[in-house]
Amino acid sequence: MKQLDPQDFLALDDELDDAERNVRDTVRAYATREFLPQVNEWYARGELPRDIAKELGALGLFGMQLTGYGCAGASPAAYGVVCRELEAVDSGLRSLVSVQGSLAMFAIHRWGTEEQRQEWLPRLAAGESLGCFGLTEPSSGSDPGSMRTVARRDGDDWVLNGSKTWITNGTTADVAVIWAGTEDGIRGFLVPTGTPGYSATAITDKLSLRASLSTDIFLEDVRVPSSAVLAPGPGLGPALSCLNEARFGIVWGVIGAARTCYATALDYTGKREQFGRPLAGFQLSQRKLAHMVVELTHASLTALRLARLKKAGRLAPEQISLGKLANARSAIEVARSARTMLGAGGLTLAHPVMRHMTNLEAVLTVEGTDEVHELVIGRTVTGIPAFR
Ligand code: TGC
Ligand code: FAD
Repeated sequence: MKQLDPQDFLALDDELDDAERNVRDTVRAYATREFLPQVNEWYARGELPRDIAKELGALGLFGMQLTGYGCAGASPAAYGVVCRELEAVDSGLRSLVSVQGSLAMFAIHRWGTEEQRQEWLPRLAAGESLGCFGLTEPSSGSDPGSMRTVARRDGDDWVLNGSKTWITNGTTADVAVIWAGTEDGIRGFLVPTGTPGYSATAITDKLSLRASLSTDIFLEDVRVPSSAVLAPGPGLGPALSCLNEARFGIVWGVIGAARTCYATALDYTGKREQFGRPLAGFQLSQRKLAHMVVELTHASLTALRLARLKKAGRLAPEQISLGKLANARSAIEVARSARTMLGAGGLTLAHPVMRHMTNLEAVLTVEGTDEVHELVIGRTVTGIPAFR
């Protein structure tokens, strides 16, 4: 019988090209060697050291899907594979790359002026500077169009007032992309975090995605020049366009988390004996493992297809919604099932599974909840918006 790879049952990585496989191998080896041994400690302490950004920058992973300004111009699948291999270690690592590259850098690359791109992108790509993306507010989560943060004109300047919540890296970022309502509608602003009136505090009681910094941002009479405004006309569309990029990364990333959970359960049940034989030898265990293989395979097929559509310039936001919804759901199902297979030990940091499982609770919520993506798909197939 042909030897099949239990972690890639349909040999889907054969669909990657040489460059994509090289990136996979490099990032997998680096993350396993450098990050995995430390991740439990970061998770327990609720931190992700700032220096990780320099390492990821040196590897060329920030904004790697963008072109110019120190960015690699990599294919969508290469970027996806990076998200997958980082999230195989911890969702916090993928989240750092998503926020820096797909949200902050993409916003500047796609919607910034040439001056703004020259000023920020090379530093952000190198990981010398950190960016954050401030869309969510205490009273505006799934419905960012209802935001209360405002920017008003004062001579040649803009003055921002309001607050943002759950913003990744708001306390460590050098530049914050802040979305605010103006007289004409919502616009994006590049706010250097040293600007008087900008402050941020860490959210410390989080039980999920602990190896990632979540923060509240407060904006009190923050004055920025007109050169800080992102270029497009007012509207929510430019902010939402950045989410497409980050959601695409999640579509791939969660496969890594699920793969680690499945591999852990497979390994553990192969070794652990009860009732006189390995747990993996019982039919009920094999049903769980087979279900995980199916979920992982379906998720990988979805991710590959989205990458191909993206490369061809044919990927619609609604298709990304399908991928985010389906793959985050599959990953958490795999994680929950794997957790049961480890018994009591599965509740501790001795295995990576419970850490991934709690991380995936956050991943289900960020970048559009399950329900938001269901409503996006529902609107697409019925033509009837049901958000309000
Ligand atoms: P709606 O009327 O549908 O749209 C307003 C304007 O935006 C356009 N648009 C999009 N453009 C590009 N990409 C998309 N995905 C777009 N979705 C909509 C739309 O065409 C329209 O343009 P125009 O020119 O007609 O004005 O807006 P709505 O207010 O009804 O809201 C729709 C909804 C609910 C889908 C949207 O608000 C939404 O996606 N909500 C979820 C919010 C969300 O995902 N927030 C994420 C914050 S960042 C984050 O979580 C980082 S986590 C870090 C990590 O990755 O780990
Ligand atoms: P709500 O919108 O209040 O939703 C609560 C529940 O109601 C959900 O189940 C939701 O699906 C449901 N719901 C909402 N509307 C409807 C509806 N119309 N019909 C049916 N059900 C509905 N945001 C940023 O801007 N930048 C960041 O860097 C960032 N990083 C994050 C990091 C972490 C770890 C977390 C947890 C969040 C982060 N967020 C960030 C915020 C994230 O995007 C929001 O949490 C998310 O958009 C959901 O908003 P909410 O938490 O306010 O939930």
